Amino acid sequence: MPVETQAVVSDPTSLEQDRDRSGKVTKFVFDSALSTAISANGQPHATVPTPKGPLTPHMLDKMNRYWRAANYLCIGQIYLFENPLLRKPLTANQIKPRLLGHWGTSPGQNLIYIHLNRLIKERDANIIYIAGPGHGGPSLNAMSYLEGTYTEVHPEITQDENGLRLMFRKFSTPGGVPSHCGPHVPNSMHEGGELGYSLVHAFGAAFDNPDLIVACIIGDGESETCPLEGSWKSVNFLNPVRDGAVLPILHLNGYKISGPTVQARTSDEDLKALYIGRGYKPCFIEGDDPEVVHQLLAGALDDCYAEIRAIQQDARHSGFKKQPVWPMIVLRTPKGWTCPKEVDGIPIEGTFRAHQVPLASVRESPEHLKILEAWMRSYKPQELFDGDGKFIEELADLAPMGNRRMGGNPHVNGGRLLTALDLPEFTNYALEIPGPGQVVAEAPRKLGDFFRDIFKLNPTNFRLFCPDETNSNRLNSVLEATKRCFMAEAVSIDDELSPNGRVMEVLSEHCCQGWLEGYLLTGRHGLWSSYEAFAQVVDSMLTQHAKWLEQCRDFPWRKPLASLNVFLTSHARRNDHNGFSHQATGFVDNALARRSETVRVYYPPDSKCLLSVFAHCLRSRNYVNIVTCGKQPQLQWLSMDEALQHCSRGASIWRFATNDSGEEPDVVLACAGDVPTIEICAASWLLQKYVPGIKVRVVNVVDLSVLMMPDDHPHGMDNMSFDALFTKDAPVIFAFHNNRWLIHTMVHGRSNESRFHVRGYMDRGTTTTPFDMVVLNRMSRFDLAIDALKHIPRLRSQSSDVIDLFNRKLYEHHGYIRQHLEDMPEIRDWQWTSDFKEASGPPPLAKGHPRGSLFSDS
Ligand SMILES: Cc1ncc(C[n+]2csc(CCOP(=O)(O)OP(=O)(O)O)c2C)c(N)n1
Ligand SMILES: [Mg+2]
Repeated sequence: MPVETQAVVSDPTSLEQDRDRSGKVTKFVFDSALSTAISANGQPHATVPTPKGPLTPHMLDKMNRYWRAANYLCIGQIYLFENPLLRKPLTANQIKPRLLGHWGTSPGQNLIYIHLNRLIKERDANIIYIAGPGHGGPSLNAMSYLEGTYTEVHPEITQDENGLRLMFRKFSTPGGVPSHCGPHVPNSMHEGGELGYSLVHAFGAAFDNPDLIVACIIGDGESETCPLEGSWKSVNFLNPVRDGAVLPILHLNGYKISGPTVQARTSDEDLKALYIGRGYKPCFIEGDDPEVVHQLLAGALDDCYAEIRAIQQDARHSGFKKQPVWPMIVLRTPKGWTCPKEVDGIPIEGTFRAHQVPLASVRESPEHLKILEAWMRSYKPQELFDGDGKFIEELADLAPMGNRRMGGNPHVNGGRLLTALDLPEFTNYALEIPGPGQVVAEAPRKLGDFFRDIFKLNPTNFRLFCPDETNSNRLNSVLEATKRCFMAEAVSIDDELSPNGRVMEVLSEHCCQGWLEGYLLTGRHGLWSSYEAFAQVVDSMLTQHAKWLEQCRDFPWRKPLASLNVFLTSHARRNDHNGFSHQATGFVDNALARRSETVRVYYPPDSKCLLSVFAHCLRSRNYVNIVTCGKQPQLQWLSMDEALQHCSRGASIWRFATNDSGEEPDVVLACAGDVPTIEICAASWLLQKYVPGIKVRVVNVVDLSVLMMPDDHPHGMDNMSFDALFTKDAPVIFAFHNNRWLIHTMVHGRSNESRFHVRGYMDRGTTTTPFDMVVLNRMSRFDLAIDALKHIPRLRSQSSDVIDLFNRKLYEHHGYIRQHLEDMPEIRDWQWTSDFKEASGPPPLAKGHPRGSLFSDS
């Protein structure tokens, strides 16, 4: 027996609303396509008073019809693969077999977009749109189609019936376009699939873009995420003199996927207090009558625009005085607005059931098919598209022109605006050293000097983001060129704060990553620096950004962006002072799971390599570069020329630590990472000292991807080059900063791969001494040397005593640190010497290196 189906689609006499305890509308029943208050010719209905607002009845009617067209296109994308304009009766075989897409958010987003178009057009405003609920892909597709930008980048989607048919067919289908606001749609710079990042992206886009207004639509479900909750403070970092504005539009459609949202069930009074407390002036709009909401929204946008421009003019004319109170909008409209009120007696419009596909079984149920057809026809497509299927000129005219269209605005395709950084010559920042492994220095210091001068040369398009660690990460020379950005009150004891600062210190990895993404996506440059362990907080964000970059490759009209650079300087291996919580290496593991064309991983072993790597990263495009190099005083190894050669090759033999005279060595000692480099060089030193006749080769890897096959990565080494470094069959003892499986995976398929014995990070740690960290993870120089000896049969007779000695050293270390609370002098003070006699006294500081911070522990 078929279930009796009932739909209330357009009966003006059945208008009714239920209100819950807090006075919110919980049930909406009204005409689906047009408010009953507006007649077909746009004149107000005689019996309903016209609400007040800035729109003339004629304009309101046109905007409402534009909205009908957009809503119609959203439904068409979700359901149809034939008969796009319903020129014939709708049949089940014209319905897509899999109904994918989200209706619920779309009518609200369409409405906002249309109103922003009016603002842009009337004020010649420079506005872009960020769809927090990025599952509203149908909406952004529809809006860019109607404004013409979709057809410009996808010429096959023509402005006629066939174009509409193709657009519908391609939505969420194989070989077509995805369901979210991905890079395929020209009015998006924010995919919004993983909810929570709209507001940080919006602020990142607004920084240093004084003319730009970023309208940020935030879902009420999205606003429950921690990153979104934590993003509101971005306003404390937005300077009205030099930055653009963000206009948050909180879209309270009441529901997420299947439940109510916290903010929708919070009274306006409490929301007002919340947002005032966050530094905003909220403007509330609520309604289910399109005519009323059109007027309210138009009025609110006019007011917000005027307030934004007044704040900016005042600050730009009289200088920054204090953090302004920026406007925002809270918009309460029904979820899935204009869809059937009820189906099978179950309420749909204005409920969570409208979230995705309100009628899911239209192919199977003739009754549901009828409801769908009635629903779609209620928008009167024949009035909106002409005989050829082209959007009628009268309505198309409402959209802005050229680059003012939100899909044509170059900020959404930031590569169009990108100019190369003016980079100082990085070799001028070289740290003077007398020879390899003889002096210690904090590698990031010189990088900080390099960044300082980049700030000076690029005063409007380069920023450093950091969770409060610029000093701690030894990058503080940048504060000679700029300050820490801060708009809230400053007091006299504050250090280097200024509203004009370009160092963005906020204790939120989400904000750092998200602001930087927004900044880069709109055509600028930068990096963020983090503790290695806590970068993992944004693993998923990084993955999403990498996915965006990867997908952009399919669309040549998306111009290349500056790479996203992450600097991990307070790394796991040297967080001996902070303890286990600060010791984790998984950030790189996660990133490398992305396609290798996008992610590049560098482990510079010393200060000069770090400079060389960063100079490269800041020139690169469309990558995610992750650079790991510690901030603690470490031995320095290479001259500038050697560093240049080494970094351009990605991996090379370190001659000073090698004694194989170019012949086949007994063992290859390989390393990637600054601490592994020290331990491998020390292992080479121990072996040469205690095992006469042994032939060792030291290979350092700075660019991890060279280990891959050329087919797997453009930097990958061919087998000949690989064998020239690692030989074909000598055992390789590999000390790696990160977990050992990464190396095993990368060398898979190389000649005799079972000869690779990797010592990596085993997640063993605590608060202890630096050397104990490598001992706990079984990557100390003694472990490595023992490993090497175990794999050299030729030297077996000599080895056992030496292995005993090294094991005793490990035992001695264990007791010594418990008694003296620091590492043994022979470890602490070790430095490279080529006569293999033990060095005495601690290694001196490199020339010009600040002494105060040696062994400091933040
Ligand atoms: C971080 C994250 N968690 C969960 C989801 C799954 N999800 C997709 S849509 C959605 C509800 C979104 O609700 P809201 O932000 O209110 O959007 P709208 O009501 O406008 O559709 C959820 C939970 C997601 N996309 N991202
Ligand atoms: Mg919602």
